Amino acid sequence: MSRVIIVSNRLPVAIPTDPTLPLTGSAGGLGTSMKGVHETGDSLWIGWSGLADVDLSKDRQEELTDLRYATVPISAEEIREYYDGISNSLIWPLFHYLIHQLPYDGQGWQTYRKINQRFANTIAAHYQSGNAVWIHDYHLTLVPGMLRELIPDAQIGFFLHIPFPSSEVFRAFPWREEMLQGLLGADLVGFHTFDYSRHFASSLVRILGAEPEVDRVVHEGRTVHFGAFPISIDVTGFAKRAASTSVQEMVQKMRSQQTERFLGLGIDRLDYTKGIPRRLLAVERFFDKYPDYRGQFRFLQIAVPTRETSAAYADFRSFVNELVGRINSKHGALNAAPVHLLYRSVDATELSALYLAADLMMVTPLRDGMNLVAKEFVASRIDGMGVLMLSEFAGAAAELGEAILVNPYDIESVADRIRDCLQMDEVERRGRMSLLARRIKQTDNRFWSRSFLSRLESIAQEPRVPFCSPESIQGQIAKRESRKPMFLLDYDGTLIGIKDRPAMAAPDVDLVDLIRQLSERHADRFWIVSGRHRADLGEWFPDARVNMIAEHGLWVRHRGTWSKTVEVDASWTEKLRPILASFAERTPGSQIEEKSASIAWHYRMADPELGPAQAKELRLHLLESFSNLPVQILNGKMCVEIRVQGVNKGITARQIMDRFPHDCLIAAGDDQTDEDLFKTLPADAVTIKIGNGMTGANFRMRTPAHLRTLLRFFV
Ligand code: GDG
Repeated sequence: MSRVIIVSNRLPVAIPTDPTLPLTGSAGGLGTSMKGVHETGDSLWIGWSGLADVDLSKDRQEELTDLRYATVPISAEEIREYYDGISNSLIWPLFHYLIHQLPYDGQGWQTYRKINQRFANTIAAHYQSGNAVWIHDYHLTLVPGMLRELIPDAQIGFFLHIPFPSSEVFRAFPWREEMLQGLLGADLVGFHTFDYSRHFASSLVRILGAEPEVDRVVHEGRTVHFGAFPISIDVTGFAKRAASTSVQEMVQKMRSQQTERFLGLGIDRLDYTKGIPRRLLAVERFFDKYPDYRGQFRFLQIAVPTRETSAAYADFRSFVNELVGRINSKHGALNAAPVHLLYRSVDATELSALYLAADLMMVTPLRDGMNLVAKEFVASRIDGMGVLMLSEFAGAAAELGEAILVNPYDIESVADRIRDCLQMDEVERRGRMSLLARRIKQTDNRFWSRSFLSRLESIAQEPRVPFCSPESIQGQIAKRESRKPMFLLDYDGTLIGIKDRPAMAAPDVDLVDLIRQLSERHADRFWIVSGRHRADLGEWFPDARVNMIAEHGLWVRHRGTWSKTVEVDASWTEKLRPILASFAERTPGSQIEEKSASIAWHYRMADPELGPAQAKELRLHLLESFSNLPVQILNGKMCVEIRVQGVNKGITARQIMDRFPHDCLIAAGDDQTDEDLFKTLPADAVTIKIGNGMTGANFRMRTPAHLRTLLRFFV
């Protein structure tokens, strides 16, 4: 595997301000999951040191370099805007669906952009050809795009550790287009679940007007892949630690000191997304409803300090404290408190011992990208016991179906589920736990990082056709010193932009003039090659000197005279018309177009998600019910076209090429039907794809305007 540059907001170590104190490991899901990649492979980890406005001592720098860490300096003021502001006060709550929590001012985007650029520059400074760059999380969403600008052929992966929200929520983000464009700088964008990946695709459709497939989208001439890569933990490591003497002894001690029959446990950063208040309210409700459990059940919440400088988090902490006080005064006894809140972190041994000592693990976030605590609990239960209660809104729920899944907003039901869990018989408990354990063993953190990186590597092997400027293509053609170039140019989307309705694509004055000049100059070597009805083309270009191939090759107009290239039976259109009409009726904004030997359903004006979904349905229906007809189904741009078999642009273009002498072929097109043409042409032809999409062409241009600039070199 090639060298990996890992990039995250923070380095996975805590660096004390006092240069004489040693470095310590810092806890956190991202750090532990990527540690394996960094420790076992050839890698460099780039991130902020965690110290603002501090110049690291020379010794410290060297120590970090030896550990293959490189730092990105960030000042205290920048941290306030980039980290506390945009990342944690805006993106974090929004992506966790807490839209009401967004600040009114939302300042700091300039700084977010600036720091992202600084990360991109630092990566570029360390980058060596062939490296894979793996950028992590919501602090750095613009880095892929910025790095792509600096190193166009870099291999870039991005992984989002938090949920990607529904496009209805994401669209509230003020810099939504910029963030999506930034992410699309990557070759591979990874999410924890298929749902997040689907939401991302929806945002691409609704916000950028892109046309993604289920796991990829073509952007700026590159295919950007995306999909689910559920993060995991070091399953064996947790199991081993659980079996260790120190942990086992600690569990014994905990149990012997416990006066209640059952222990419930919660372990989270004290973050408002983790659902701690509602969890406590459910515990309170449980005691209200089932008072026999007073003195029988104790709930321990470890609340790990987090983002302590933020006011939102300080207020939240007091709220949780008050809640605990209220429950304890209501349900406590002289010598016992039913809820125990510890506002601190625990060490690794304590963590494992707690996982093992708990009868019930409550993981009930309001939203959570994945939630590693749930997986760690399962991996630690080498005794096969314990019950996991898991929120439906945690990414982990997509994998851990044998947990007791709950809706954390439904406090009444969570209270009831607590009782069910405590009453669950041993057979069921063991059964559920063994299925959970088996599942997480198959996909541990090594599996996660390996599958992401190998996917990234395989994408890097795919051929790419990047955008070219008109000048650079002209330069390539000039080298051939051609005296007789032949032009085969598609019309819609190639010479003119795609319009909402087919009838609106009449040529502008400039285009008519350009085509006239090219036809005059190159005569029999200049051809428009279109799928359009011949009547449209004839009306738009009445000048008899303009040669054209219409209706995908069925008709040819040479020096003003139309002729049919082949006789076809088009009676089958009668059968298909009612089907297409029913789709048009059910899909507002869509419409039917008929030509001599084809019929098409256009959905450009339909809802951007309904249109493609209906198109899929239509194709399936046609394939299933009309496979005996002599037709071909084409996937056009926002259109499904059914055309007679044996006619295509390539076949007719071949006849034209054979008839008229030329010494260089220049063909351009924008959709699937033009690929038929490109395929027929000899390898040395200059084939140009306009816009995004997979192509067999050897060049790509951004827009019809660029193609026109190129054509002007030939008038
Ligand atoms: C983000 C996403 C996603 C916690 N307290 C202690 C401690 N921890 C460790 C846990 C676990 C990690 O921290 C927390 O990971 P989570 O996944 O639960 O949550 P976030 O920090 O919010 O992480 C999340 C994750 O990224 C990975 O992609 O799953 O959805 O929000 O490993 O064990 N460790 C120790 N003492 C503690 O007191 N030693």
